[in-house]
Amino acid sequence: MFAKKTLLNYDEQEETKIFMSLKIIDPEIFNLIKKEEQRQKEKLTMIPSENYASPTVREALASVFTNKYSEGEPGKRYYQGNEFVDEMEKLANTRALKVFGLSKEKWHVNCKAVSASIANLAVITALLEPGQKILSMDLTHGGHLSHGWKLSSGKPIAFSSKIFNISYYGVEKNTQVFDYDKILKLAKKEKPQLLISGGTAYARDIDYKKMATIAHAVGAYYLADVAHEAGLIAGKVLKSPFPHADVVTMSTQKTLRGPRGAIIICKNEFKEKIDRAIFPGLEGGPFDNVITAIAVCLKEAMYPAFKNYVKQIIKNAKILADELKKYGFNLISGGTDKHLILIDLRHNVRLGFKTQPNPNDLNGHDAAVLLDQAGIVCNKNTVPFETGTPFRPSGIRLGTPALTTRGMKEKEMKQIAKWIKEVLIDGRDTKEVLREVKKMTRRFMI
Ligand code: DSN
Repeated sequence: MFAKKTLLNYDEQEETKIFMSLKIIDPEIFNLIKKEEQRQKEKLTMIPSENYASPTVREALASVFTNKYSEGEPGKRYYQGNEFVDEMEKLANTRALKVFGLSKEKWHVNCKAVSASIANLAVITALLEPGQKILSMDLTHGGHLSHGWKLSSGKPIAFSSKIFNISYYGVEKNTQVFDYDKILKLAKKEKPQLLISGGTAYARDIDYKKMATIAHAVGAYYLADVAHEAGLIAGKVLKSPFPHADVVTMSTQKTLRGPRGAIIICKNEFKEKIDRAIFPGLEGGPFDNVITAIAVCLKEAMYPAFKNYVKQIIKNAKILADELKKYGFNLISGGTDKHLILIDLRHNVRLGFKTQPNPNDLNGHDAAVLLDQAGIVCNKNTVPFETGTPFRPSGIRLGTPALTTRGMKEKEMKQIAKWIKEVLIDGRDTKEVLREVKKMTRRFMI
């Protein structure tokens, strides 16, 4: 009891010290931080890629490791003074292997990419020569920009699509999930050198074993991007891409609840190519404070409480999905296996299907703005076979990782689904809903 109290006092003092000096030296930024803190406290964060990093992760982020340059690898640096950086980075790498149940005899870790997009670019440039072919998931079906997005006119948008030759697979029109046999057929036709799975809005678990079989059947490498699912895989509530994929990339700030950053885990045979693609290929000095915070989030993911947390994320998403369906919302693929839900607003099952987009229908942009006014923060999103535009798409995407971090459970999910229905279907006053949301969020402090 005494120790706990002392620790709490110490933390409070530390925080006050940091903020006192910021308040005095830069009051404008101090005020913005305080406002953002308030926003995060009183609204419901339902963007599936967002979460609340723990105070310990943030303490590591703000540590003196931010002052250091450490180009190179542990034990092989270009600058002096890296004896503690070496130890810290090795610890982060070892922890990553442990969290995913891997052995260092087979797998190698690199925690240096500043984001999963850069991690993906590193993998692509490590394994492929310019002009070679990639088969990845269509962005509008739930893929990711970094997997090689180009416009339907063929104009490359993502950097990878400017250097590599990209073709896409997607979900089926009737089921809105993958047909792996069709992906295999497509792979045989396209003959890619790299197959990528993963993305941002596919609500179903991915069969990594099948994906690996498809890639290897056509002589391609297989990259599993589990940016969204990393924590759920670490907690063993979703299938694992190991040992099937040749390389796995992930974000650390999403379900893994760490700092903004990324981890690459590859089979040992690709170790040198991947490390060199990151440095000196794409980055200079790594963000050592971020790697430190990654090490901390990996330690947190080893505690039993983390497993309960990720289980609850999925329970919450499933109950939210069921409730939304009761109100007639059309969920892409009919539901979810993970932490996210994608709603196609063009069709409301209860109010009747529409086959053609109607300009008066609520699009994803307007829906997201209305929900934000009501204190429910989600994001507009394209849906498979999109008829709108990226800025005014037909869908919204909702997720449960951040709400679950706050301790919200089934009861709260039911209430949130009701608010979403009241705002988007009944046209209820968003100010009224916001008042009720604030009342709820006060009971679930961050
Ligand atoms: N922006 C992330 C997401 O929201 O899914 C992906 O990079």
